[in-house]
Amino acid sequence: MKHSSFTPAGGAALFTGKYEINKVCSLPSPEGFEIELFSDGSAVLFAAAPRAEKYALSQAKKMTGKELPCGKYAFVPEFAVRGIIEGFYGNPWTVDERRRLLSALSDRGMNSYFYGPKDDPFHRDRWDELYGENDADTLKTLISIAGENLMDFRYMLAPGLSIRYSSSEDREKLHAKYAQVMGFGVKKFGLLLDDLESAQLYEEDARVYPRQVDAHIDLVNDVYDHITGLDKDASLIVCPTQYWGRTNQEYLTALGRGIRPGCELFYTGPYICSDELTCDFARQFYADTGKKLIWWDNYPVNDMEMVDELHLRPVSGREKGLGKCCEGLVSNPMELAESSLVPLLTVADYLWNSSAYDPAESRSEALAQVCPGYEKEVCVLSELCYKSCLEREGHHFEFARPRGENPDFERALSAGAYPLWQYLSFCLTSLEKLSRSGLKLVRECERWINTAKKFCRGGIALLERGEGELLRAYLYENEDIMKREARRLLDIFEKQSKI
Ligand code: LOG
Repeated sequence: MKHSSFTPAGGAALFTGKYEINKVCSLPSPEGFEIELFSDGSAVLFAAAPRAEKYALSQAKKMTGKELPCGKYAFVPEFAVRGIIEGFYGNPWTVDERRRLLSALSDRGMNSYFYGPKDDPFHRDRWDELYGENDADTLKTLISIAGENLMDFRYMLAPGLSIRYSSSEDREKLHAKYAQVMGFGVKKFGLLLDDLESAQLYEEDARVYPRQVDAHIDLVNDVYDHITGLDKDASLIVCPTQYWGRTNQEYLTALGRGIRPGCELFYTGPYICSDELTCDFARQFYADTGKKLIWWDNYPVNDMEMVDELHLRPVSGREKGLGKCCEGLVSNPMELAESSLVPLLTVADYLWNSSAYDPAESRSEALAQVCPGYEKEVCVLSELCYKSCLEREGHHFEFARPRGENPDFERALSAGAYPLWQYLSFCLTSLEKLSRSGLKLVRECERWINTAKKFCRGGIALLERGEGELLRAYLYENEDIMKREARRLLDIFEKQSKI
């Protein structure tokens, strides 16, 4: 977490980690906190609410042992809703994985966990079935894990594959499901209408509703009235069927205007997986829909057509100051839970204070936390598999090398002459070290590590045989995830006239 302001008291001190807590805090944000560092190396943490106190403790731990200017540091979160949505296709995370991620992300300032794994049958395919005892217990465990981490748990339901909008029986089943989960202590809900197999309404629905959006408005309002009738503090967020692209299209504007004022909307931005999220876009969204926006950010997710991509890079392309133009942002992660933690920790940093967010620095901290001792090696893997939606314009996250971590490498790069052989060997050694690490992240990424190794070995073998033309073909035709990196290498190589 980065501070938003600092009032100096003069001098500097090494923070010993000794502190007192003061529950009076003058900041307007209840999740904000202050840390005042004194010349004797002790501090006072000002935090009025439980979340603020949790964040303050986590930040104090990070500052312990560091030499810092004395004075009062104020930490204020920028986005109101900061979190993740488990909303990908593929194996849902295990309870242990969720425990680890929620704990790490809440320590880093996130406050929300949205539950909506596409392949959890109770969420989507069998939306109309109530939880049996065992599944209910699992869900309750998850709800309490979120609670222990002071994170809001938001339960999403996706009935759109089979619901008959005009059927009172289906409505009752839907009501019963929300009521059951409400009985587990949940107040924040979602209704997801993305990825329906068809925009067509059943015949009996078409007789009642002129357009699909009319059916959706009716359903949303019915669910909203139902849950707020059970608990006036209940809330509802809706994922529209049109969840990306221009915001002035008929379906979206009609939905936004037609649903109850208290409902919020999800949107993924200009694309399903957007390279850029901007304030201008958010403002247009408000103008067109009149509803509060929570970005559904499809990074680092790698499902569907992206299954061969590995998204370990820090988040980028989200505008600084975006939190002031929207309600929140939730990141949709990869099925690979441990690996997702690397980019997700950078998302947490961005959401806390987007203006002070530095992707490279944030990634270094994330790597130190997730794979201590292997930061450079995971960086190599991450850069070899750099392809993602964030690279649409190819300029969001510039450096493609583990900066400052290998002085030889740095010197060679800045001299403009880094032998390809040496580069490939460096990558291969790093990947081999990773394979011996026993890290969970490495087990999850084995498929990509093997591909990357093959890529390096192939290149080295051709170079050693002096097969320039073959090498050219190899670099161009190798596995897709390595392709652009390969071309870049070829450019360097050609500049050195080695081909
Ligand atoms: C799904 C999402 C999936 C993602 C990436 C939304 C709102 N829904 O295109 O579950 O993980 O794309 O493939 C989606 O994004 N639809």
